[in-house]
Amino acid sequence: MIKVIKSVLGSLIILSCMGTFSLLSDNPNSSSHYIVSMSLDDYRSYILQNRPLDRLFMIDRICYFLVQAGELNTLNRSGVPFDEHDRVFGGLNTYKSSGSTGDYHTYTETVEFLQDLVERFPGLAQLVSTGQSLEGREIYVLKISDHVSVDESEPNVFISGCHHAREWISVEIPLLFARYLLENYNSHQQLTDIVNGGQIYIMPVQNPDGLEFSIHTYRWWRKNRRYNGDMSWGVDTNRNYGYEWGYDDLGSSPVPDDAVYRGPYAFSEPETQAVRGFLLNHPPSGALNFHNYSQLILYPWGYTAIPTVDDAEMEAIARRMAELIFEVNGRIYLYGAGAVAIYPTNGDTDDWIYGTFGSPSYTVELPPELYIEGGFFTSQEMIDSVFSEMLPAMLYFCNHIVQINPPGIQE
Ligand code: 0X9
Ligand code: ZN
Repeated sequence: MIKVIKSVLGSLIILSCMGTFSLLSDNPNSSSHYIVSMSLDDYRSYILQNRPLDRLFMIDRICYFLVQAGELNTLNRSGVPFDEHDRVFGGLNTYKSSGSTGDYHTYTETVEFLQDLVERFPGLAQLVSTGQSLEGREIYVLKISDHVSVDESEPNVFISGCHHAREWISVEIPLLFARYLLENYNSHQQLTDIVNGGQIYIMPVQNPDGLEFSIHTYRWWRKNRRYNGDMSWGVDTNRNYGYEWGYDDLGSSPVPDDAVYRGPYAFSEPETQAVRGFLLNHPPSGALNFHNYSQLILYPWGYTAIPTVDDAEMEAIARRMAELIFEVNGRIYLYGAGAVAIYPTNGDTDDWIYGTFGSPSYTVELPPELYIEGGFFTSQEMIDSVFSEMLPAMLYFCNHIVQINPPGIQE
């Protein structure tokens, strides 16, 4: 429920910002797109004679659209009244001078970051494509392990970011963790144990098309960029996995225009297919899936409030992670089973991983805690501290998973 309120609030803030918003309008990458709005009735009359437009959202019977230059001309010629808004909107002050996203990595910068790690640590890091997004971007996993080119009989840990486009901080934590592991391998026993004893698979961007869309066009975007064929866009990739997919309409939506649209069938999206294909070949013994915001550590089930048979074990791991995070700077993360601690979800990553492999899988909702602290738009000044707070918990998690699943058990 908390997040539903968040979404509504977010949309209201967008509207109230609209009149004065100009900070971001000169982003060069958005120059061929425009945001326009018109009443639902005017839109209905517009589409009697014209092709439908890409609808972003609707509030109080006012629809907001993303249009290309040609469509803007058509709109002007149609005589239908509409308002034009700044091209990149819905964002707060997340763009800074050093590149289009400041300290946040775009998709291309993420790939360069990963490639650089492979170049620097060829014996320990390998880049693998798990498939392509709808718009053809590779969905990469960075493997970190000793004997990295060999698929060893060691426990696999899966770490993902950016199922949701606007959650940029969720890209950074997996990236920084990868770099930390590689740069400090051999300097701490805990790291050596993880890298020698396990295989760590890091997918910083599960939804690259959504990320790019959030960067260049509409900062609030959440889903992937599927055209649903009914004037709406996007499937929520965190509702499209195949365990109890579509269990009810509370934990996901059958309505394509909704933020939590689950898609027409389980694994309908190439982005979730990529994760499925990869993990079926590299069964995870544990997983961390990063999101924001709220400061929560969530575990299955999401689809039902009935506890899993492993509830006590998964709770104990979450508690330890929360303690380790707290010890760094006193930041509080709450924890619990997803359906109870946040709200019901079906078709999400944790349920599919736990339901398929029986392995503990967590959604970590990164800071901030509250909407008024930035909500989905975690300030870039927080990246380093969010990471240093999370690091001991991530190391503990990897170490724990590697230790409780000694080599030989899984493959
Ligand atoms: O709704 C989601 O997908 C996640 N929250 S977010 O604001 N990042 O979109 C929460 C997923 C929670 N997972 C479970 N309840 N299992
Ligand atoms: Zn999310």
